[in-house]
Amino acid sequence: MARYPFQQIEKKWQKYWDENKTFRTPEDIDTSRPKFFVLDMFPYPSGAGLHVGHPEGYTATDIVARYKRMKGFNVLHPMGWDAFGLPAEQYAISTGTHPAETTARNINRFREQLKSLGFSYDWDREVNTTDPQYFRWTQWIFLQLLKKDLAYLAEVPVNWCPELGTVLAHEEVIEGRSERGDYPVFRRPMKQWMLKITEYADTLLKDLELVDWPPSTKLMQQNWIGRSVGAEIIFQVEGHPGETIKVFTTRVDTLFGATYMVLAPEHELVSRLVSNEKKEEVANYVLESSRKSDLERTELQKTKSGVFTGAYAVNPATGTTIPIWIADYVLSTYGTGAIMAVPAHDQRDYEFATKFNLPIIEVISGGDISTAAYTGDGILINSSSDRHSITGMNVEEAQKSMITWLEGENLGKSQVNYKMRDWLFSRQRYWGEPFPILHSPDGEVIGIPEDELPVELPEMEDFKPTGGYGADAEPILPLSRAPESWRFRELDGVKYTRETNTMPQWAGSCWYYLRYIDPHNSKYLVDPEKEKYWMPVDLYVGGTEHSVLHLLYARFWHKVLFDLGVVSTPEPFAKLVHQGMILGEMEYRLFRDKSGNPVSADLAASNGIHSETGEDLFPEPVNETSVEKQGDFFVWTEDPSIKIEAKAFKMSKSRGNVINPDDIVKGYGADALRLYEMFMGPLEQEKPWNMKGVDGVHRFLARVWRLVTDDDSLEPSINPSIQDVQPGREQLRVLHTAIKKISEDIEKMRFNTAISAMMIFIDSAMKWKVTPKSVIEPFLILLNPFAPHICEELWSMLGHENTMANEPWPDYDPELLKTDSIDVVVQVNGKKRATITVPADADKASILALAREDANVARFLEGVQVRKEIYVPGKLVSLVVA
Ligand code: ANZ
Repeated sequence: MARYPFQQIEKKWQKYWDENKTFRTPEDIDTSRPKFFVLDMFPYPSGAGLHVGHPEGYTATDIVARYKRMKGFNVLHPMGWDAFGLPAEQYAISTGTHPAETTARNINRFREQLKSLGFSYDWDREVNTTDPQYFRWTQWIFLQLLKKDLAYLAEVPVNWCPELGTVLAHEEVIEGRSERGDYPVFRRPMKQWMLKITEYADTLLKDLELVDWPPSTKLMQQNWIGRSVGAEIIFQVEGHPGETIKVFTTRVDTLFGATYMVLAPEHELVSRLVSNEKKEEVANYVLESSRKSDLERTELQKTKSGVFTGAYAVNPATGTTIPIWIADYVLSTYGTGAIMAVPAHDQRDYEFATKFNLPIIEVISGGDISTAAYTGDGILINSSSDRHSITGMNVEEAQKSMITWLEGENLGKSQVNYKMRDWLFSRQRYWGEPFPILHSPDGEVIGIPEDELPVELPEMEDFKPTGGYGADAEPILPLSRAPESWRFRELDGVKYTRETNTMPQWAGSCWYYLRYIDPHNSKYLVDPEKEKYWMPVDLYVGGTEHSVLHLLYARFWHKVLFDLGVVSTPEPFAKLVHQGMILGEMEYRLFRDKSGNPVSADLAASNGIHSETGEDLFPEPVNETSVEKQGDFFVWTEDPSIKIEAKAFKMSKSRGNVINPDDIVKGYGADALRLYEMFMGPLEQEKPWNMKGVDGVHRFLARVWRLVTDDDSLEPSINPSIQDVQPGREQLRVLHTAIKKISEDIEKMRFNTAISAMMIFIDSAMKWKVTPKSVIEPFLILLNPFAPHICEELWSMLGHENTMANEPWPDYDPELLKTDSIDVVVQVNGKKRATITVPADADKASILALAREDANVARFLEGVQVRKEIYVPGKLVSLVVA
């Protein structure tokens, strides 16, 4: 099979686009035209270079960008670098190379790789979060947050790992040690910058209605925000005048059934309330639970544990005293860190009360509480006292009545609660944005004057944090060892010291999409006029791993900027699509028993034994060539009754199944890689890599090449079959069918089926003796967004002088879609049973199939064998049955 000269072609056109700035979006554009802002989640430029997951989303957006340009839109399609981050800093610590150097090198490699894939980015708009001219605006936004009281310093308990010199996230700590390096981690309070994202919780929740995002992503954000409507109730503590316990409950209607209370072990009241006899027991329990994670305390917990404090509270509805316990199923980080326990109607409380023999009072009728709590609806019972009565009401009425009463008595109020916490915004690192913050000797904290931005990172040689060994020692952050000239700043005679924490990596990615609109503006973060034209982002594509944090943080900052009047839309990303993960090649295993006999994979249990006989099975890897697909399964070619296990795994170095996009570009070309990644399956789906598929799309491109070029000549020239003639009706039908299908598929981002439509077109065109120029040229426009290099080359060979990037997208004519059809008579055993209408160009096999499918014909075929099928072209199908 002839290969087309993709290597020369691709280099040539990449150079052309670069030199001519083909895809530059000018600063001054005709704003009467519609706009399309198509955004990729910008990459962290790691040392490993691009992986095959990057080109997946990037090709999808590039197709849309190229398509929209041809549809007459002004398109903004930029790329940049999310370049602060731990790996560059860790590398700096181990090698002494400045993170800026490593970062610059990695960026250059990424840029080169992206260019080698022919993406139509406007490279004049590249942004880099580590560039001081970029992060001056990240710092500027922080100053606005500070002014709006949305940034504050707080002592919060953090996971401090002295050996790594940093605070770790909960997920990075396993049983009290760091996941990376296995060093001890201490929970200690540290002064940290916090951002009040909770103040935007309601807006962040409500405005999800405004965006076209995957429902699953919206749901994840909803759950993360975790809004609950309920009440706060105040309980007096007996024998401790002035001490009260506040609880948050979603079931204020069940107050009469509250038979005990529980404080989280960390609750500040615990030490004040505990009776002398209980002191030691309580202290031991508190220590024990401090070693467990929230997950171990809740979801993973099998049996409830807890300790009585020796103290009692008063149920405000009844006036009776109820015991106060501590138990780790109550978390200090949610609500008020204390609950009223209603064992009859809350399953956790029920388990606890049963275990510790605490009273259970049913207050909602209609259930059975003999073995479990009743959490359903019902009418209130046992809920009257001389203070208040709600017996006889339904749940909704009871809740309203309770809240009114509590509010009147100053014993509580309605309350909305969120799972979401404020955002911990400090990191103890060097390679991050410095805070634009000064500390005065007497503890005053001020933002630096805006005209002093950016606060750049100081030149340093040693980036490692030190000190802080042991649970209490003060950590010494890298920036606190910066030269004095950096650390001190005198303002109005006061010697301030700079903040030495840096911002987390999330900061720069919170607003980068705005900078693309106006990347070189030194006066504003973004020019208001340009912002108004380009925002919101019309299409945002990236991985599901960003469903919550990045996408929530960015929305939060955007809303703050919206309230400040910096941006004009309430939401930044109008439409969001996640590309599915690309897995490694399918791996096949054949199972054998101990005597070597093959065993079908459906008999192998997950633990590797025979699910019927229980004997051990021995899997052996088999080649793709020894298996074939049968329905939903793979079977062994040698014996198709034996099913083969087929699994694809996440690409990883250790598994050895990583595909490097550079190798694919070298061996098959960028166009083939782009086309393949779009042809693998629906964009959103997870799908395994398959080299045969790469080869297949490469061969498709080679066919396109041969259709247009004269492949016998040394210097390829136009194939003599391409002629400037009037197309026939059938040729027009094939073309217009392709235009319709491909246009609709691109709009709906169904790129795989668009490619199938191109293949169908080429199959038809290969059969034509003469291919009219006016048919092949529009086809090249359709293919261009997917495989731009080959198309540009063929376009120029067809005599065009300019790039095809701005050629108008073809429209289809519905009239031309119609096929001429014919009627065919169907006989069974010589008797006429039906007349079917089929496309004029349908082949024998499909006409026979259509004939058998006809309801009346099918009746006569039921349960009998068809012995003979005769087709008289254009006239008759005759079936002979036994
Ligand atoms: C009494 C009650 C009765 C409750 C009942 C539930 C059912 P969501 O919906 O997730 O907001 N709760 C409150 N704070 C807690 C904490 N820090 N740790 C563990 N549990 C806590 O859950 C609210 C309910 O979870 C609250 O309503 C409280 O139990 C419990 F029939 O109060 B409820």
